Amino acid sequence: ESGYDAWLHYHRYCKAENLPAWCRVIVIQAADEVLQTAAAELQLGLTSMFGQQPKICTTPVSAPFITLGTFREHSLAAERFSAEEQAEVNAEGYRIRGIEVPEPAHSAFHSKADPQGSYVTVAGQTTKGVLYGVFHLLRYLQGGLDGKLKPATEESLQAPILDVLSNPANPIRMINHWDNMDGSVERGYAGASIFYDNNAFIPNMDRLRDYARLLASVGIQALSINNVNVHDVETKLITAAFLPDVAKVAAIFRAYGIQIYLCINYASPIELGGLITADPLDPGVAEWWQAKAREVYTAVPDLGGFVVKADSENRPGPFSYGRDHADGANMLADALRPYGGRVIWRCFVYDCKQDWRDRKTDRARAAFDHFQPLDGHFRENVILQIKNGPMDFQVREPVSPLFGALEATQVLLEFQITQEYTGQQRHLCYLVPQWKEVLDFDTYAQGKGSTVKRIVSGALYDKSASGSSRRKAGVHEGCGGFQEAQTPPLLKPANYGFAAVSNIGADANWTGHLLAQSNLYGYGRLAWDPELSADEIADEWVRLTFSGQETDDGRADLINSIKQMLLDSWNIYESYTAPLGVGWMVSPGHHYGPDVDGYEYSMWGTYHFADCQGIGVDRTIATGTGYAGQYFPPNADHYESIDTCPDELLLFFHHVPYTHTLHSGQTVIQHIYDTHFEGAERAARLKDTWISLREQLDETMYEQVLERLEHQADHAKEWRDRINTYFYRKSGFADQKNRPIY
Ligand code: BDP
Repeated sequence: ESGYDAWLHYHRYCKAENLPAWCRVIVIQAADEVLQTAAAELQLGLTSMFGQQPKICTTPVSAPFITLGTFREHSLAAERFSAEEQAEVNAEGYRIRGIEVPEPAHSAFHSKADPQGSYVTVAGQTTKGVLYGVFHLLRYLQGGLDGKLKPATEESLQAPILDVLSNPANPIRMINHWDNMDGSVERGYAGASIFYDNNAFIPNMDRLRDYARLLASVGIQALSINNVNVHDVETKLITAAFLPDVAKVAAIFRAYGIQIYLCINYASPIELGGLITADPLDPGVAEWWQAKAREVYTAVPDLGGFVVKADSENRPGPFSYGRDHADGANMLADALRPYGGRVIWRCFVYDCKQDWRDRKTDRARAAFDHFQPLDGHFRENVILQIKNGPMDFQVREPVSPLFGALEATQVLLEFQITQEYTGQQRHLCYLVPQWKEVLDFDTYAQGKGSTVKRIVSGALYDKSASGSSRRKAGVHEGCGGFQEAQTPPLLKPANYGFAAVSNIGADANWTGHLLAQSNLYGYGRLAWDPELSADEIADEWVRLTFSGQETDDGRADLINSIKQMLLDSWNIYESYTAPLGVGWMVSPGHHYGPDVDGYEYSMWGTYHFADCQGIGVDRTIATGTGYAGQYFPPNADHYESIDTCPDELLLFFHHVPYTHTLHSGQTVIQHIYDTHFEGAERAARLKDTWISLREQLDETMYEQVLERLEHQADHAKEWRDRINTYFYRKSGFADQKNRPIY
């Protein structure tokens, strides 16, 4: 087992003769492409699990069977659910209803002779919804899951008592690829690009289809296919040289309900069009983009739109012309609007040449300072994409204060699935617990209950999406406004949600570290339902990925042990790397491994301002950069005061002496020593746990993970020693426990 099938690894667990009767025939409405995909996926899954291929038919058959279709176009789907039940399903949601009265043969469907309860129905407003419903059903069968993670029994298989309603909380659920056309992947840790090689698209696109399956199975429906840093050759993706290939890629993903996006070079009018400017207010520039949009949409009529990184890390943008980012984004939005295209504009804008002598140049302030004043200035097809923290995907950062500060602007939350600063897929770091903290963070933007998950789903501010109740502060609305829409679901605007940087590549197991697949899975599941817990997601992922490997006796042990490894891993990684929210401390350039004083974009070392007296960045309003003041109260006050600032973020907000006592009762310096020693020990125990599971695991899977965990255990020691030594030499304080610090 290489791990290539990931969580869609269907193991055969039922003899063909025990194949439940309802699994033998799949009845579908006259199918569009996505519904055909849904039927084919169901057929594949059932065949693999039960060893017998079900028939797919569009003509009447006798019950029992399983049927797929939309309420509007499929009478069997419509009859099974009342008008109210149908209205509860949003544009991409689904309902599944199992067999209620398992009765034998009845005559043709459409004759209404089949009692409604005698077949299994997967239905939605759209065929995309049906596709997601099919993957839900497959998860249920494959993992023995019934939504509460109980093993399926023989009885429950014969007559599955399923009654599921599921709606995605977030209208946009996107993955960003940072793939370059030379085949490399920026911040990629799982091999080469699966899209490109040698400045061209890879001719054999089979793997893209397999990737589309994985993504759709967890509800991803948007994908940008090239790096946000768009250089020479990628600039040409929007030209005749590559548009036919882009169209081919779009077709592959379209069959799985996924819309593709392109990252563009803001200077394209100059680089491709021969213009002397890319000024967004220059009419010639606007016309150039309009003509370009026409050309692009002629080739790919359902392209999602453009993703833009501008005025950041040496990329061109509107600042060069004295314009702001609303000018830049709106000009592009006007060009894309006739085709229904969106502009996804990144807020990762800061001056990487700043030197911090001026408090206003604190990098953490930059996104808020640039974009908050522009709130309400953007066109309705512009979405601002905001990184989860104010800096850059560190192991620990506060939540970006821009969440909640944009009332009249649509936003996407950006996570980084690829582990740039969290062990680069050589260390185990299950990121779902970190993401959960971000999503549950209360911004207090509209009073208590203004959590990030409600902001990015559109529940808090999306004016067009709702009745007034959803904007009432302090009201908990479950999975967000999109789910709770009262207006007809198909008319809903869809400009809120999640984006995240991909962690996959051409490695056989997709993610380099097999266990890092859990982050891709977890991201998709959370984007669908941010109420799922990190534990539930880990449990699902382990059951699906390792299904069939466990012995009956060992099953619970295997599941619980791997799950616990995942759940502990973020905390372990944090404990032996940069302490107390200070971040960075990684090697410049590639960002792997400890480096105490270097970072390519900081002339002040890795932003920690350590000297012989103390450490940390003063970001208070009173004496520091003022960053703490970008939050709404009471968060601003909590961070401002050293007494209420949480320990894990202390050094992000305050510069303190090494002897400062934390809420934990420990001094800063002793905390650093303790966590680094413990962290390295805990990393070694991850490896021991894995070794204890050897008997139950497929050998290839076992070996690939073991190799990573061995490296992690060694590398954690290096981290421990470098960090401890640095602080010992800086501070002069000995470890109270007299452990060796070199
Ligand atoms: C940083 C990466 C850099 C990316 C940048 C971005 O180090 O490679 O280009 O983010 O998000 O994390 O644009």
